[in-house]
Amino acid sequence: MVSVQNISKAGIADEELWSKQQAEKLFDLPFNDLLFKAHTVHRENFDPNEVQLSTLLNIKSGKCPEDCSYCPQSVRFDTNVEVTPVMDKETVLESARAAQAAGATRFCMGAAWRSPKDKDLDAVVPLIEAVRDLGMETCVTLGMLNDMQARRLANAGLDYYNHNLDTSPEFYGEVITTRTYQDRLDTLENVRNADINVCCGGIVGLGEAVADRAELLRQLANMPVQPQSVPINLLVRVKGTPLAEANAVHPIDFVKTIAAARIMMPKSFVRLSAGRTSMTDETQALSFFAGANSIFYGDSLLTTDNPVVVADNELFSSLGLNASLSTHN
Ligand code: SAM
Ligand code: DTB
Ligand code: SF4
Repeated sequence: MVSVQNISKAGIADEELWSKQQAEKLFDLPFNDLLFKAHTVHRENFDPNEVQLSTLLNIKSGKCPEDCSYCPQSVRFDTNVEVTPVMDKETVLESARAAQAAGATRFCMGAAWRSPKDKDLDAVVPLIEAVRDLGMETCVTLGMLNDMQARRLANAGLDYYNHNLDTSPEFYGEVITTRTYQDRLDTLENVRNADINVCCGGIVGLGEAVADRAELLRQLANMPVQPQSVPINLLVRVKGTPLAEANAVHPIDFVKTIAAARIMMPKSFVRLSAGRTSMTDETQALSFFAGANSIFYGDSLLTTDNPVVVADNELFSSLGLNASLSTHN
């Protein structure tokens, strides 16, 4: 691995850059060797029996002008998704309090925007402040941000901003045409510069090759500072979207992606994200063994279903997992 003297804001020296070949080689390892390596890295950096819980809320649904071909909220696809304006503070707080009572430590609010207008942020800032006042970690995902907007969210006390790369730069154009990979990298840079923690990951199951999965992880791992949270979503195939009939991903291939993410980003929280309703308990257990240590927790994601809280609590209990780990002190 090439070692560079890259002193990040977090003060980490000697970050290692991954080459394409090194990233792809992980996916070629025998499964047992890959999992052993990933689990070893996981144990060196985390308590392997702890899982962080984030709850999602769609605070502005539908009618998004972008054409992300996986997304039910794009105005271009006929998906019957509800179209709503930004939710009022009391409704958000009700949902955040319920999430906190159920055990979530982070509350993530999503809005179906290409990029928020400054007046949109006027509506979101009080929501962030209110959730923060409950003592929860805050996260929002609002689309592209400029430098000033990122600073404004930082001043509101935002802990995390979610903005995904989704896939490799090479495959990206097959999935989204209305914004570029570079647009996404620019937003992530603005978020980093505002000292907001970055939550950035992607989707498995878009029709990408294994090399694209390796390259997505390489893009994430080689960032100036590795994202603090890395959501790995399994595509939720929503009727009406262009990817509704995409081929299912073999569970072993999904777990390999989690394992490679853990090895390449040893200190990041790797989130077993969308798509858990189509996974068996065994696939989820293997994902935790491979290094996933965060999930979306709560009965729904943004517009689609997530395993119900009682089912997740049973899963934690059967695996002896302690939930609710907070990522900062
Ligand atoms: N509009 C904002 C944006 O795209 O940045 C924020 C919300 S968007 C729904 C957040 C992320 O959810 C996407 O980047 C994508 O990775 C993920 N996502 C959306 N639809 C999905 C689906 N059907 N299956 C899996 N992940 C999905
Ligand atoms: C992320 O990576 N996955 C979440 C969150 N960040 C915002 C969203 C998943 C959305 C799944 C489809 C839906 O429910 O609309
Ligand atoms: Fe819009 Fe985000 Fe959905 Fe893309 S993923 S269509 S930007 S809501």
